[in-house]
Amino acid sequence: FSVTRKQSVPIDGQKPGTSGLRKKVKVFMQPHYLQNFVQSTFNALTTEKVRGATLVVSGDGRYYSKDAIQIIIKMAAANGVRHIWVGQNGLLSTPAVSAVIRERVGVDGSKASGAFILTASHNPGGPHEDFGIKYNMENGGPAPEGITDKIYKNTKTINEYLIAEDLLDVDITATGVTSFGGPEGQFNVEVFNSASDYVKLMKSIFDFESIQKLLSSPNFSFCYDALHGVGGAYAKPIFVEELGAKESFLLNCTPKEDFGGGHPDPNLTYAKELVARMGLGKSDSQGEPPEFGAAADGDADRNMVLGKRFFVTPSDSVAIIAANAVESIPYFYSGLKGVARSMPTSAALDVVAKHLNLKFFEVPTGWKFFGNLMDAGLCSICGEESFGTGSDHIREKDGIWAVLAWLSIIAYKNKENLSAGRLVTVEDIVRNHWATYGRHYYTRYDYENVDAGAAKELMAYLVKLQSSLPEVNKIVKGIRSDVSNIASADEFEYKDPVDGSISKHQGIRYLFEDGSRLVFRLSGTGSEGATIRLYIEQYEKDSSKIGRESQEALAPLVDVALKLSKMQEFTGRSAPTVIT
Ligand code: VG1
Ligand code: CO
Repeated sequence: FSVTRKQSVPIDGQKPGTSGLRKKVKVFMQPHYLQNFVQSTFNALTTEKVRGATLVVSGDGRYYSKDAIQIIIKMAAANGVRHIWVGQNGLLSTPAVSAVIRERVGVDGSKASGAFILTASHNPGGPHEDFGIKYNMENGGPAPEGITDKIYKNTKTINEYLIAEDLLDVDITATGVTSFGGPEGQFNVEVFNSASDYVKLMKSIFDFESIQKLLSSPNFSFCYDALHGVGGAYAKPIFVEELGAKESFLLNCTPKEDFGGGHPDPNLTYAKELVARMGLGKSDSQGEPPEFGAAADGDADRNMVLGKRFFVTPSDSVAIIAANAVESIPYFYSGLKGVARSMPTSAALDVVAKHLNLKFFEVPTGWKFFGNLMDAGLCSICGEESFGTGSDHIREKDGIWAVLAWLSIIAYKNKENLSAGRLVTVEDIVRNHWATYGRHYYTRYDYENVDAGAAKELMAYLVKLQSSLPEVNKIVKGIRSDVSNIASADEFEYKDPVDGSISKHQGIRYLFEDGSRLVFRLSGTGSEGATIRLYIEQYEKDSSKIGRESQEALAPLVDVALKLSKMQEFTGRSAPTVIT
C-alpha cells in the first residue's frame, strides 16, 4: 500500500468527555470527522506508541463500527503501526479490550500498547443514534486527561491526516492474520476470538467450580440480560459453556447494531424485560422469578444486579463485594490493597473500608481516575453509582466480573446448605449488610437533554449559593424542617495522590450534618444538549429504620434539592427523565 496525505481542516466539538468522544452517527459520518479525531490521537501519543506498535481496534458492534474499523486500519497502516488486532466481527467489550491489552500475546509474540474502543456505551445505537470512540493506554485504562486534552488541542489545529487509501478492506468475520506490504515493511491485521482472552482471565480470578455448583442447584435460578449489547458475546461462553447455565437463562444475548431498538442501559427503566422477569415491573411475567438477575450495557462494562423482587443499588453492590471478596473470590484471598469510589457514589463503601481498615479513595466521576491508584498498588476494588463495578484485574469497569463476583458471594454463603435448607438470597445478603454497616438510602435524578445554557446557569447559581451557608440553611429550613443542617458545601476538586494532577469542577456538593449529601453535576457522556445529574443520599444507622422504601425515605431531601436548585425554574422540567 502507499500513504496518502489528505488535506483537512479542524472540526468543532471534538472534545472527549467522561469516556471518549460521543456524537450522533450522522456527525461521525461527515467527511474527515472520524479521521481528524484518529489522527489527532496518533499525534498526541509518543512516536514509539505508534510507529512499529501493536494496537487493538474493536467495540460494542454498534452501527457504523464496521466502517470505522476499516478507516482506522488504513490510517494505522499509514501512520506506521505494525499490527492491528481486531476482535472477530469487530466485537470486544470494553473490559475485554482492557484485558487484551494487558494479557494477550499476538501470533508473533507482540503485545498491544493501546486501543481504539468504538462504543457510546449505554447510549442507543443505529443510524439515527450515537457512535463513539475512545483511546485506551498501555495499562489497559482510558487515556488520562493529559492525553485527552492533547487530542482535543490537536483537533483544533489539524490540517492533514495519513491514510492508506489503496489498502484492501480486511475481512473481520473470520479469525486469522492478513499481511500487507507497505513503505516501512509488513503491516498485519490479526482477527481473533472476542471471548477467549477474557474467559481465561475470569477463570484465573474466580472459583468456577463453586459457581457451577450454584448454577446447577435446583434451588437456584438465574437470568442475564445483555440488552443486545456486546455482553452477549461473553455470556454464552462463560455462563453456558463454562458454568453450565441453561441457555434459557440468557436474555437478549445476540449483539445487534441498534441494540434491538432499545436503550442499552442496565437500570430499572431500560432493562424492562429483565425487570419484569425478576418480579419488579408493573406487569410482571408469569411464574416465580429467578433468584438472581443481572444486565449489562452496550459495551458490557456496566452491570445491574437484582435479586428476586429486589433491586441492589450499585453503591451497595460495590460495598458488599468489597466486604465479602476476601473469603469468596480466590483473586482476593490474600487481602485487599484498598478500595475506591467516585465522588457521587454513596458512602456505603466508606463504612466498609473503615470497618475493615482499608485504604480508601474518593475520585471524580469516570473510570480513568481509578487506574492510577491501581497501577500504584493502592486499590483492589472500586465502583461508581452509575452501575459500574470493577477491580485491578483490568483498568475498566467490568460488568461480567461483577456478576461473577456476586455469584461467588452467593455460592460462598450457601456452600453448606446448597441442596438442603433455604437458600441465602441476594436480598438476605443485602439486608444483613445493612444490619451490620447501616444503610445508605440513595437515588439519582437525571434531567436529560436540557438546554445547555439553562444547565450552566443552574450550576452557576448553585456555586454562588455556597458562599453563604447560613443563607443556604435558612432556605433549606424554609423548605423542610425535618432535614438536618448543611455543614459544608463545595465544588469537588481532586488531586491525584499518585501523579499530583488536579481535576477541578467535578460537581457541587452539599454535605449535611447527619451524613446526608446532595450532589449536582453535568454529564460528560451525552451527545445532545446537557444532562443534569442530581444525586441524593441519606445514611441510616438505626437498624429499626433500614427497611423503608427508598423514595419515601428520601422524599424530604428530594424536596430540598429540587427547590434549593430551582430545578423547574431553570430547566422548565417538572420531573426527571430517569430515576435510578
Ligand atoms: C456517566 C456516569 C459515570 C461513568 C460514565 C461512563 O458519566 O455517570 O459514572 O463512568 O458515564 O460510563 P456522565 O459524565 O454522563 O455522568 V460508560 O458505561 O458510558 O463507559
Ligand atoms: Co459502558
